[in-house]
Amino acid sequence: MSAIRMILVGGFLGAGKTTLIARAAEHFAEQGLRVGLITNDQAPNLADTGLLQQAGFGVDEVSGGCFCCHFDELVEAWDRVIEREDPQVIIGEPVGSCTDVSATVFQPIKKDFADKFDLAPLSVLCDPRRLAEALDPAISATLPVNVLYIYLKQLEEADLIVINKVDLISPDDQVTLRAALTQRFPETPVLSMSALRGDGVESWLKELERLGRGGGRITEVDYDVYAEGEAALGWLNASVELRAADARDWQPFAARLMDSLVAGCRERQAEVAHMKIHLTAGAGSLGANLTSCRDEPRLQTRGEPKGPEAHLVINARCPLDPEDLRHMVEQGLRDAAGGEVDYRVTTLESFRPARPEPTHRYGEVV
Ligand SMILES: Nc1nc2c(ncn2[C@@H]2O[C@H](COP(=O)(O)OP(=O)(O)OP(=O)(O)O)[C@@H](O)[C@H]2O)c(=O)[nH]1
Ligand SMILES: [Mg+2]
Repeated sequence: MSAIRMILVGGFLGAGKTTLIARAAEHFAEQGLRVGLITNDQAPNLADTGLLQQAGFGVDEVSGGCFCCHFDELVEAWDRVIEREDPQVIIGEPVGSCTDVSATVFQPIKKDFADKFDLAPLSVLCDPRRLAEALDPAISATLPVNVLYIYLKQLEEADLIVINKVDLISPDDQVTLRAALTQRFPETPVLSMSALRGDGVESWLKELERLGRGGGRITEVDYDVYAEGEAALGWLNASVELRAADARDWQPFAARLMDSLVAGCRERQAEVAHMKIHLTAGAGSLGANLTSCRDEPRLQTRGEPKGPEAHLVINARCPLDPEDLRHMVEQGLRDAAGGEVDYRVTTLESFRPARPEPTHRYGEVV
C-alpha cells in the first residue's frame, strides 16, 4: 500500500484553515483522489465539522483537546477516516490556539508512522491584520500579549508561512508584511493566498511538494506562557435545537444572533478571536463567522436553510471570563429568538483551555 499524503494546516484562530482545507479537498477530489478530513477542538460540537460535512467531505474529529495532547485520539481518528474513506490524502487542522505542533505531532508521525504517511510541510496560515499586530510593536495589539506569544511561536515553527486573505489588503501592505516576515524568519518560505477566492491554492500545493517532508524545525516553547496564553481565551461550544411555528428561512435568525454576539463583545471591549456558528435546516445550511470586533459578521448559505426546525452549533473563542461568555451567548439566543423561536440548549461548555500536556514531545527533528 502506498503512503497516504498527510497535510496538516496550522495557524491562529480564524486564519482560514477550514476554508483552505475545503478548497484543497475540492482540488484533490477534482483530480479523482479520495480525501479524508480531520478537525480538532478543545470540546465537542464543532462548526468546522458541520461545514465540511455539508460540503460533502468525509470528516472525523478529535474534539476533546488538541492533537498534541491527544495524539492517541488523533491516531484513532485517522484510523476511522482510513477505514471509512480509504483516502489517498488526509487533511487536518489542529486547534488554532495550539503551537509546538512540530515537536509534538509531526515528529511522532515521522518516527512511528513513516511508512503510513507522506507528511507534508507544516503550513501556518495568517490573517494579515493579526500578522501585522504580532510583528509590528508600533501597532497596538487587540489580543493579550501571551496570546501573541502563541501566535509568534506558530510562525517560528512553520515550514511554510502563508499570508491568507490577501483579497483584504493592498499590494503595498502585502510587500510590507512579506518584508517583516523575511526579516524575522529569514529561513522560512512565505506564500500569499486568498483561500476564500481560491487564489494561490494550487501554488501552495506545489510548494508543499517542492519543500518535501514536514516538521523540519522545532522551537523552544515556554509552556507556562503558552498555558497562560491559551487560558486567556474563553472558549464556548454549544449545540441548540430551534423550533418555529412556520417553515422559516433561518438566515435572519443567524444574522440577529451574530449581531448580538458582536455587540456583546464590543460592549465588553473584548476582541473576538473567532466566533462561528453553523446551522442546518431542511436540506440547507448556513455558516457565519466573525474574526475581529472591527468587522461585521460574514454569513454563507448552502442550499436553502428553511423549515420549522433547525440545529445550531455555536463556537466562540474570545478573551472573556467563561461565565460572562456564556451570558453573552445566552443573551444572543434570546435576541435572535425574539419570542418567535423556541430554543433548547442541548449542550453548552464554557471554559478556559487547560494547560497543554503533550502526549509526546521531541527535542530534535526526526
Ligand atoms: N476575505 C477573506 N476571508 C477569508 C479567507 N479565508 C478565510 N476567510 C474567512 O475567515 C473566517 C475564518 O475562516 P476559517 O476557515 O473558519 O478559519 P480557521 O482558521 O479554520 O478558524 P478556527 O478553526 O477557528 O481556528 C471565515 O469567515 C472565512 O470565510 C480569505 O482568503 N479571504
Ligand atoms: Mg477551522
